[in-house]
Amino acid sequence: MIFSKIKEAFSGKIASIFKSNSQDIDEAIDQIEETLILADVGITTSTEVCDNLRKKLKKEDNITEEIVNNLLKQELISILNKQEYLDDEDVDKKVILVVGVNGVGKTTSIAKLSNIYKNMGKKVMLVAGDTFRAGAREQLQIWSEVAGVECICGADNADPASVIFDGSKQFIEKDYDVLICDTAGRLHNKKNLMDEIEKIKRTIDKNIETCSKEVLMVIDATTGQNAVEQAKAFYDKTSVDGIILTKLDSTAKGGVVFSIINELSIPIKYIGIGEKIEDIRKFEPKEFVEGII
Ligand SMILES: Nc1nc2c(ncn2[C@@H]2O[C@H](COP(=O)(O)OP(=O)(O)OP(=O)(O)O)[C@@H](O)[C@H]2O)c(=O)[nH]1
Ligand SMILES: [Mg+2]
Repeated sequence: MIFSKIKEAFSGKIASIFKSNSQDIDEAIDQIEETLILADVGITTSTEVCDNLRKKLKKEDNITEEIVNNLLKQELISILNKQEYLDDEDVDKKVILVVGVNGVGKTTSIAKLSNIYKNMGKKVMLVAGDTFRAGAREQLQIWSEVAGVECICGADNADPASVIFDGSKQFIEKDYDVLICDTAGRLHNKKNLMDEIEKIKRTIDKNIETCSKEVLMVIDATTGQNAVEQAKAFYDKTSVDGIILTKLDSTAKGGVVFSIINELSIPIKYIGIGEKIEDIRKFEPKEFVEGII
């Protein structure tokens, strides 16, 4: 079961809350709200979910645990369905810029994406835009060999925008289908680094005109509510199109998904569920909620 860890944090508790409070439904809902907040769903979203839950339960005569569970699931699914989830891998040409803070799983996710596109029969090129961290280029190169795709690297400490510029040129000249750009991890509150990512985005926009472009932000699901701040900051600089939420196989509670979608209106595109190249899935709202409650 993919979400077994998240399920532990969420569902057992809801059942026990309901049992111990079966006389007082308001108190049970208050405790459900608390559980949602503890699972990183965030205060605004947890309150919204529980207000709706309370209204719906008022209409029920005989409230059972099953009814509460089903209504809670419906509320959570409807939050996730506020976003549209597009099946847009099968475009002719595409450039993907991958951004995020340090160590969240950007490079690993790029390997996973390159594998998805390669398996669709696309000609994939990776660009090692992380010229900052020692070993970053080699890490991407190794993954490119695992996936069997091309990898373009720049010189040590080269300006990342210039490496990505070179990658963009080769992508066009050699008629590749998919270009995926790695970038160095950066803290969302470091202005110079955030300006740099804006410049990288501009370089791509200026040099590649006629194809679909996407900024994917990688978020480590173990980060909790701080992930919302990160996403806001990256969105301001690069207008993030979608999120890859990694490490959902670990101790992540995963609730931050709801805040990101509800409060920032950014869709989650993929989830990372392990360290291997095939450990990536499309984000499916219903499956996600069924998996945790
Ligand atoms: N369990 C688990 N580990 C993951 C997942 N995705 C990435 N990792 C691990 O997280 C660690 C960091 O991954 P990287 O891909 O190097 O992260 P990064 O964002 O590129 O890191 P920097 O370039 O240093 O900012 C590695 O040990 C990965 O194996 C995932 O979905 N699940
Ligand atoms: Mg990296």
